[in-house]
Amino acid sequence: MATVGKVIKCKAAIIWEAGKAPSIEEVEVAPPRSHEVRVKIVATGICRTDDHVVKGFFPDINYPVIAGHEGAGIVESVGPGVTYVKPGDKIIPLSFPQCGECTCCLSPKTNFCLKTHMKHPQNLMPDKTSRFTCRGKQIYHFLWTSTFSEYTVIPDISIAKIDKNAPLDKVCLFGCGFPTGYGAAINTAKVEPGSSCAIFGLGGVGLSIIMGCKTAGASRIIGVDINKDKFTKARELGATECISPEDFKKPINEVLAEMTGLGVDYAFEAIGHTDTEAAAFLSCHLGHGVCVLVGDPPAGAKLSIIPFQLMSGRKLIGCFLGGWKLRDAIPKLVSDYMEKKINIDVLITHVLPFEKIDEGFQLLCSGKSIRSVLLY
Ligand code: COD
Ligand code: ZN
Ligand code: ZN
Repeated sequence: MATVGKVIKCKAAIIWEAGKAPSIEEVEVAPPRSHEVRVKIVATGICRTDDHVVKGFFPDINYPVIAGHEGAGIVESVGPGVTYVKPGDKIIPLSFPQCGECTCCLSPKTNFCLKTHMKHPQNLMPDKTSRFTCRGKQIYHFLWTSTFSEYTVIPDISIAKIDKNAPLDKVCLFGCGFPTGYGAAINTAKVEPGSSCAIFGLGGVGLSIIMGCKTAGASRIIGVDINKDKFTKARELGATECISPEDFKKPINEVLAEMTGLGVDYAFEAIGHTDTEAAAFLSCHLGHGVCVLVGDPPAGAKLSIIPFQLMSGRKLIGCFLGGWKLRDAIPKLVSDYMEKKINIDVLITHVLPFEKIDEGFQLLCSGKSIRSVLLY
């Protein structure tokens, strides 16, 4: 290809400083270095975490930055040492790597790869440099994905190669929202047939948890959200009941306990507030209920629980990106989608041209969208 080895100029959404809306700019994207891949992003979803970057909620993130981590695209070129993909392959950038070699990757018990970008709080590439410049300034990466740029550079350990027939405008949701929720139910909680579940937060992640609970055969699936507009879709996807904490005087955990006898078998928190995390934990059945934390509260937040509630048998666990070892799991989930075993289309409420990214953020913040997909 004519672009191989050259700097590519393309459009990207740059967040120049925390609190400022992303602005569409022309950026220069350098060629991939060793064990890196340059990708043409075709479609990208907007996730709550991207909104947190816009708002400046991550103290470790440097600006100016290109956010975005729920994308899908086509390999443009590969750097030295890359054998996993070749130009023309369809891929999904992974918000978390799977190096396949570290002690965590070698353990079946966790997906927390130790080569994570979290060890590089300066949000640069693994070699501590950036591939993006704009108006003569270095622009920072985000999660090694930066899908809010038409071309982006990604380490090869953070890429999943997918079916060549996969529709990229849909499967971009496999980059975050869907696997995060679905995996929390299937992998982390391991919901059993006949069990009762409560899902706090009915955004894209919470709805994906509902899909996981339904697939696992749960008999009661109770959705909890303060925005009742979310109830219709939740019911469509398998929620048997939906409740708003604002409709009750007593704490929502007491309401759930009354509805179910002594609490639910599995509770999930997909909001990212410590008060709803505590409520989800207390909604679990005394003695054996399991609470799974999925949402990520603001940096520095602390959760307060009474130790005896754990000693008496309730469990409090959490997961990250649904517990999947992403490079292994995402291609299989995409195949399941192609075989119509799972449906993610229902999560896409809006499709917008990339230039309307700001509208996409507004739709998310006003609670009107589940997922907006931006097309380049
Ligand atoms: N009580 C009940 N519902 C509430 C409350 C409340 N106090 N506050 C908000 N809600 C509802 C909102 O109305 C909304 O429907 C829902 O909670 C939240 O949904 P969204 O659309 O804002 O967010 P999602 O579904 O896209 O993502 C939510 C997470 C919190 C799970 C996510 O953003 C997150 O924290 N991720 C970090 C953890 C992780 O795995 N990250 C991977 C990369 S993102
Ligand atoms: Zn690893
Ligand atoms: Zn996300």
